[in-house]
This record gives sequence, structure tokens and C-alpha cells, in this order.
Amino acid sequence: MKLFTVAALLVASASYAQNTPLNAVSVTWKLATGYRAESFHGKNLAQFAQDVDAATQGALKIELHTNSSLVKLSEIKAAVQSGRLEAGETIMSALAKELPLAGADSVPFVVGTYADALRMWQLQRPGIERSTAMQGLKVLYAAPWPPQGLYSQKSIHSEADFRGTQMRTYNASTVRIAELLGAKPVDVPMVEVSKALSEGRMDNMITSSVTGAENKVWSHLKYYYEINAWFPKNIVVVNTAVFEALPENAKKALLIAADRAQSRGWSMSQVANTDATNELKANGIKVERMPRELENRLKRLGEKFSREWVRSVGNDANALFIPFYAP
Ligand code: PCA
Repeated sequence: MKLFTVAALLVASASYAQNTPLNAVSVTWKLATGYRAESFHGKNLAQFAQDVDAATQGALKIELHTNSSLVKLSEIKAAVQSGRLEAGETIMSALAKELPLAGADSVPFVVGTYADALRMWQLQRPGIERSTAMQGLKVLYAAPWPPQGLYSQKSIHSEADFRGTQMRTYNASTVRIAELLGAKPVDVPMVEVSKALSEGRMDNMITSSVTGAENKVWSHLKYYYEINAWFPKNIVVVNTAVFEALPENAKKALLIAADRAQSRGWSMSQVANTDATNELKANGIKVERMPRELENRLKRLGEKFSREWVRSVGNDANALFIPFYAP
């Protein structure tokens, strides 16, 4: 074929991609998450998939695979990078090794409200997008878990009450916190919390009201201290090459739906938090404040943790915290 013919064909196919009616070709993406379909994150994803389907007139379908059923939570990011999955949802703070700024999500006592969590995400997003882009991933949206509190089998009066206990962990920060408190870290993915409780593998954990309620932890854990330690976020990403292969109008529709999912996620999380806290109480869990002295002690541990985090990440951490703390 002559060169100009090839060029003409390329131009023609490019303009076809730009102007194709949305539903001329239909693609289906697999999107996996490590969390349940019935949880608010899962419902938000389902609504996102429905919005994308409607906005692209069926040109882009998103098939959800929830609860680590297709790919385990800890492997979702790698699966999207390799193209085994087109898209996935995972918890950002567990990606701190590959995306250092994601670690800010679980530095204790930095973010205290949903509004702060959003401000933090707006400051993190450009840096996280730069890192994910280098790894072949595009960020679609993030949505917060409710604030993290402390569940315990026994009532907690002082730091000594943690010593030697088995503390459930779900990321590097929770491991470090367990260590700082003299507890033994036990890694338990969320979908296995009930099982670990019934096997006597955990005495306490830091997580949200929602995760406690979904796992009906009242069978074993009796206290919930609302320490508001941090607001971790789930992040939804797509393989960059897969995204780039979409027609322009489908890309646009997808990104609009993603922005909506992000705002919806922020509201759904707050509603889910209220409902779950009520459910914990209705099932006999004592929802309490910590003794003041212990709360102060935890805050100091949080500061120590924060210094360690800034030291380990370096400039990017300062570049995030300085504007975050600026009035
Ligand atoms: N639930 C998840 C992550 C944070 C949360 O609230 C978990 O406990 O694994």
C-alpha cells in the first residue's frame, strides 16, 4: 500500500473515532473491587456503571465484580496495570508504597471532617495522578470511608490495655499503630473480619462504623470509641491504554459520571456512617469517647506517626501538608 493511502486511512479512522455515534461499537469493562456490592461504595459503583451505560447509550458497559470475587483486594491495582482487568477499586492507603502521597490517607488525626477529607484529596490528586500515569493508570474518582474509630472487646482505660492484644490491621499505618501501642498486628482483609473474630484472632481494630456494622462485630466486640483517627478513601482507576482507546465522546461521558460518583460517594459515606453507628448501638455496642488522657496520648502518637511519615516521603509530603494546614 502506498504511504499516502495508509495516512489517509489513519486520518479516516481517527475521525471515525471522534464522530462515531456513541453506540456504534460497544465495549465491556470488568471493574473489580475488594468490597461488598451491598456496601455504600458498591452501590455507588453500580450507579456509576448505570450512569456510564446511559450516557454512552450502551457503548461502554461496566461489569462489576465485587467482594474480591474475581481478583483479591491486594491484587486489584496490579491487575488493572497489567490489563487483566480494565478497571478496579481499591483502598488508597494500602498503595502507599507505590503511591507515597496515598499514605496521607491514614496519618492519624490530620483529617477530622468530611470537608477536610475532600480538601486533602484535592491536594493529593495531582501528585497521585502523576504517579499513576507513570504506572499506566488513570484515576476516575475517590470516595471516603467514614471516620475510623476503635473497636474493642474490653473497655479501654489506658495504653496498657492494648499491650499484648491482637489488633486487626489493613494497611501499613494500622500495623505501625499496633506496634506503637504494644499490640500484635494481625492482617485481616475486610471480607474476613467475621471469620477472624469467631476464630479468636482479633481483640480490637481501627475501622469505620460501616465496616463494624457490615461484619456484625457485636458478636465479639463490645465497645466503639469514636476517635475519628482518619478518613481513608477508596480509589477507582482504569488502565490508561484502555481509556485512551475509547472514542472522545465516551471518554467525556465517563469522566462526567466519575465526577458525579465522587460527589455522591462523599454524601453516601456520611449517611452510611449515621446509619451504621445507630446499628452498632441498637446491637448493644457501647459507643463512647476515650478517657481524655488516653485520647491525648493517642494524639501524641499520631504526631510521632506524622513526623515519621513526612520523613519517609520527603518533599512531596511537605508540599501536601503545608497547604493543608495553611489557614
Ligand atoms: N473499612 C475498610 C477500610 C476502612 C474501613 O472503614 C477495612 O476495615 O478494611
